[in-house]
Amino acid sequence: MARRWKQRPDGSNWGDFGDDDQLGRLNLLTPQKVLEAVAEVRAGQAFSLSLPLDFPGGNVLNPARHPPRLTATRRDDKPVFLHSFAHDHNTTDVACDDMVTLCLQYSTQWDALSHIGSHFDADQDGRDEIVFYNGYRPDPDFSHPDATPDGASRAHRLGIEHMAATGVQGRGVMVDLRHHYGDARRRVGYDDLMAVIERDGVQVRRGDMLCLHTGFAEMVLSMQGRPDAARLAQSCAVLDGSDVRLRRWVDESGIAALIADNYAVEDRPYDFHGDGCHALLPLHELCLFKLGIHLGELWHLTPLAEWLRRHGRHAFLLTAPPLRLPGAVGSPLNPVATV
Ligand code: UVW
Repeated sequence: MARRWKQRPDGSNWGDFGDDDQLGRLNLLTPQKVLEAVAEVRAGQAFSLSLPLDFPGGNVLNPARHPPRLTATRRDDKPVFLHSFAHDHNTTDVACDDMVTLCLQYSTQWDALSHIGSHFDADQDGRDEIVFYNGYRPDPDFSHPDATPDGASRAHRLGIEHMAATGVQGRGVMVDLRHHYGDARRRVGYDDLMAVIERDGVQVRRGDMLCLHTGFAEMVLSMQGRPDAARLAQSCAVLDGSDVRLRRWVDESGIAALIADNYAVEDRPYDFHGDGCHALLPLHELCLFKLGIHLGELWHLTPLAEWLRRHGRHAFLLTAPPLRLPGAVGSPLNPVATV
């Protein structure tokens, strides 16, 4: 396939991993990088970095996203739940079988590269069009739910399944913002981030998956499924996506993925009031649209961050595949850190 664009956005890497690339910086998770990560395993202890997927609870943090709803599958118009086959046959088995309606970005999640695109003049005709990482377009690369007979939506390119197929394994590196900045809301720019990296002697290497511990997910957990949106909006560190030096560092550091335990990695207004002329979420634009860096959000990092601090460490083996769900633009996951 020929290149999909005539001009690429300033500061983007479109084409650098190939004209048809759909993985972005995950290309840096090479076998050498996995071996480097495995060398960080010394205690043999594993941490789940997922919230229970029915947290935060309710939908005050994002009115579009609802908690998962579990129900039983049905057979012969009866729920297959505590179902005794003995009623039909001479057997001892009892079966439960279920299904879920799940907002894929409700809780601990990855954003796929199809999650955020932009209006940009990639074909150099003087008019902006909707375009995604590496020049993929709504037509033919996405199906809009209003345009399909069954209301299905689908990213035919840049879906989360490409990430899943890699296994997503490599060196995770923790930057413990909470330890230094506490639980009050703070917009963390380049200077604040560098101060923590230097004070804690964190080595961020090319191809690392960077994890930012802010304490947000721990606070969400403490709210026991009834999140206080006003308090959360005033709590914990968020990256300041408007900081040009921070954005430059995200690019130049060579990180393969950017992960946080807060709501959206960067400061995100809880209500969208964009004027359409700039990116409302500049780090989403940089990472997902320009550089192909997947974003991890609402990961539960506190127990791991505290363990690493107690043991004077910051690096670990991270295994974090999303669901291999073709066409999805995000996915819940249960990331595992091994230390
Ligand atoms: C939006 O809120 C748009 O997405 P995210 O889940 O990445 O913060």
